[in-house]
Amino acid sequence: MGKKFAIALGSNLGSTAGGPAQTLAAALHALATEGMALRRVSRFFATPCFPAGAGPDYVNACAVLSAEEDARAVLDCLHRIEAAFDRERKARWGSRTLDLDLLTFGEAVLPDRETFAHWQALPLETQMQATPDRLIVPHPRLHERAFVLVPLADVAADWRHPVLGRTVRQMRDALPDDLTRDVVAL
Ligand code: A4P
Ligand code: MG
Repeated sequence: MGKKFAIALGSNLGSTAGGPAQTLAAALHALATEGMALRRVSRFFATPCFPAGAGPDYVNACAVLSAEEDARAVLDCLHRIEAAFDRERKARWGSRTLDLDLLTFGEAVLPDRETFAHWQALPLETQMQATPDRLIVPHPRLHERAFVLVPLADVAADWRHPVLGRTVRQMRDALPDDLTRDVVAL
């Protein structure tokens, strides 16, 4: 049965698999072949690039999976799949062929609540420069991003954030309308 976790998928550049949507579909297939059991996959959404103007629009999706591995091994697997789809790490928040982020890992808060709180509270300017050297779960930006919460509500609407205490549906509904309106199902 394994542990349940959720990931975010994003792409705004093509890869060897094709355009962004084809790249996400191929990445889901690759996850399955790495021993990650796919339980639910969201619709695919066209989303405006954040920060605005930094590159082409994205295709985003979320999935719920399960695996026997721990969270660190799952993130290593996500990084291997990114690399297999030509991902290059240049600018933080730069355009990418494939981004796979670990959003949740059951109810876990990793590495601990203090570290999570530190990353969650970072002001926007610092977020752009600072890259965590450790795995932070839940993903520290999860609760404020329409391009994550709208797809995540397709697959895990009732998952409750272990620190913020709100469900995915509640966090999505708390976003300004103009942000969620821009996230359009393909
Ligand atoms: N890391 C720590 N915790 C995690 C986690 N829970 N999941 C570490 C994934 N990685 C985690 O990640 C930077 C470091 O964070 C890694 O060493 C990892 O071990 P990265 O993937 O190398 O760099 P990144 O992709 O630039 O950072 P990140 O945080 O994934 O970027 P963001 O913040 O997700 O921004 N606009 C739209 N519309 N849609 C998008 O999907 N994505 C981004 C990327 C920007 N704008 C976007 C989208
Ligand atoms: Mg990433």
